[in-house]
Amino acid sequence: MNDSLLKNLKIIGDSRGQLVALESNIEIPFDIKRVFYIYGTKEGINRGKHSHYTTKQFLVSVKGYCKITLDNGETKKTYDLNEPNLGLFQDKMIWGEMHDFSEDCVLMVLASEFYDEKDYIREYKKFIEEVKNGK
Ligand code: T46
Repeated sequence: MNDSLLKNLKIIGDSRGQLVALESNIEIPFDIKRVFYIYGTKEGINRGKHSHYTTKQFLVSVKGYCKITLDNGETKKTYDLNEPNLGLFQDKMIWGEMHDFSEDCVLMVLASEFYDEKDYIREYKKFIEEVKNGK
């Protein structure tokens, strides 16, 4: 897992405050088809714990903070999403787990595909098998 997955997003600031803009194929390395966000995550709860066959994701903690561990089946790396101008790219076939949420965390996710449960791999053993199969 490499450090370039974590991106510093440009802050457009003036005397009124800050603004961050995200556009398909500019800051975000795919066409954005879906946006969702999770919030109110209870203390000690981990979310995600799955991979996708085709969906790519770009995650921004727009409020509060959390940690995200990405795993390509061989190596794992944990990233701190602790600023609203930090974004993490999660490619397809990368196992992702979101954890250590602050109480106020709002984690926004931009996705390359519409929601489809069939695109999910929710069992780690199956994920490792699919990586070995070259999926
Ligand atoms: C991710 C983390 C951060 C939908 O109906 N539409 C959607 O777009 C999504 C993402 C989910 N759902 C339904 C499917 C489940 O019945 O919402 C329910 C909870 O989904 P899930 O258990 O996948 O939630 P998390 O928080 O574990 O994971 C989600 C995303 O699935 C995942 O890709 O990165 O948020």
